[in-house]
Amino acid sequence: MNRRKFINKSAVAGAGIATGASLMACNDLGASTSDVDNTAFAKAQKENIKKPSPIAICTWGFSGATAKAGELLDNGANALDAIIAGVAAEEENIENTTVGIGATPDREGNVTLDACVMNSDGDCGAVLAVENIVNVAALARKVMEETPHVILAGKGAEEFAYEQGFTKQKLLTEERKEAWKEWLKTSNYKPEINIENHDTIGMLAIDHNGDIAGACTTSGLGYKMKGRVGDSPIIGSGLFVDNEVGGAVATGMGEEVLKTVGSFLIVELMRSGMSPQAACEEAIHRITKKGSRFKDFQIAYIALNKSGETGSHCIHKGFTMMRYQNGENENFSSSYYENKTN
Ligand code: SD4
Repeated sequence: MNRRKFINKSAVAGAGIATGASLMACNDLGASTSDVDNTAFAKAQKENIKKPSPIAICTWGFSGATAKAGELLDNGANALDAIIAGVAAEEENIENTTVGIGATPDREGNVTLDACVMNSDGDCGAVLAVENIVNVAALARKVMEETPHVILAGKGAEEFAYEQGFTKQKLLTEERKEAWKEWLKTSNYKPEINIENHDTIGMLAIDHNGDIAGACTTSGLGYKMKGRVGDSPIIGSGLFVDNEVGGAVATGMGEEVLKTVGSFLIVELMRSGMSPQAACEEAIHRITKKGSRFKDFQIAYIALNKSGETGSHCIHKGFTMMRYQNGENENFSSSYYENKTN
């Protein structure tokens, strides 16, 4: 692992990224998306794809998370095992105020966590508004693997966690409690772009077999209403993976991601021939074209396709994506919508 480097790239993320592709992109077979026979296309796509070396990408600059996942992938771990271990690094990081222990509470002072996972068989699991459990991505995996359900919420999810051997832990730190008390003085609810409210970790990975999985874990928006759940644990919005095509994850203002089912949209756009970069750009465009409200919030997507190509795009400058592959652990500044209008 000493070959691993941590590099901050200021360019648009990733080699092989095409930007600005139109919605009516041509796929590798030369057909426009409108006249593609999806079954034939999927089959041909599968046969054409060269397996990339294992790769892990995640939202923001969580270098420890991709380093951990990458190390496991290089040692032969499957994609979901590597991802769960990778995101746990942030869930257990007390300094991260929007994931796991040390997260910002809701407006009543309770820290509630949301997470989901999706494996390469197309199975998924999610937990919503869970208290007292740190590793909620691992818990979401347990929901997927050990129950007949996909989603468990609140107390039910917490009780299930104890049955599965998770330990009860206080998530609200003294520091966050003080900050919440300070916030109560004004109770001004206005998530700030790129600051504090947008450090959700979403991760996608491809393993040695070429299989893709993903996870997303967060405490959601700081000082949210009690019971509020965002996009992060909702399959199709905060995360979507299709092992024939690729995966996508979101971070930022969850309400707006939910309205456009962003991650599912990106995967479907990639299925119809778009590069991960072009698909992320189109998903952001679906939000920004609605009017001027986007000026007040940030949303960012990252995506990975079956060939290991990556993309990332956001509304406002400042979002970055981590990528680990072949011992290189790199941080890339994302392209953003703003610069297309300025
Ligand atoms: C949410 N998308 O709950 C999450 C927030 C987020 O970093 O990304 N925070 O809406």
